[in-house]
Amino acid sequence: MRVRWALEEVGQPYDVRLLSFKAMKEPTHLALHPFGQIPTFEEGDLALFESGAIVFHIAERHAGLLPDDANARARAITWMFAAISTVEPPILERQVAMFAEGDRSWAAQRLPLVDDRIRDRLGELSARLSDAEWLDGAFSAGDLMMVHVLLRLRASGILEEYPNLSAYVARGEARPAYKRAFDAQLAVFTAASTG
Ligand SMILES: N[C@@H](CCC(=O)N[C@@H](CS)C(=O)NCC(=O)O)C(=O)O
Repeated sequence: MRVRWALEEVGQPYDVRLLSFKAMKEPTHLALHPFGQIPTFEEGDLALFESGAIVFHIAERHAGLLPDDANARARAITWMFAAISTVEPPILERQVAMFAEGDRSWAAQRLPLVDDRIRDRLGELSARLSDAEWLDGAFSAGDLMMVHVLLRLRASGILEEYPNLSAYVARGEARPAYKRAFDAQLAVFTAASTG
């Protein structure tokens, strides 16, 4: 979704290649992604992995996701890193705690600790965002990454504890480019479940 959304924001056409979980771990895909994951991105003879690096590449090469002013650009890039290296880790930890470790005897004790670590980050982010529309001026790749990271909390109920962050995420989802990306992604799952 991050890569689709970025491509939709900058108006670049793209083709999607779907992979099975099995194919992700096979040599052809491991040549593109050393950790056997998705997404990967190919453009001419360039192959990239890591959603943050791919979104950054798209944002650098096409107008619309990074400001022209050098300092504002550096700050937008900083928010990209903040999203994936500071805000996302405890959110990912929650998913591991629930889905990979949910059957362990200590799972019920661990989850509240992880949730509190998420709340620490969201409280700080909420204070910084305050009543602004986006993190630093106009919408940027930093917002794209942050909104998508926060969307991982959709089912948790935690995001709703921070009304300005909920509204921020809703603003991201309301962007026409997000909607196009989401509809295209949804169509993949709809086709898979009805096909
Ligand atoms: N840090 C990576 C994370 C990639 C990732 O976790 N991908 C998931 C799908 S969203 C995946 O491929 N999971 C299968 C696996 O790890 O085996 C990125 O942002 O691209």
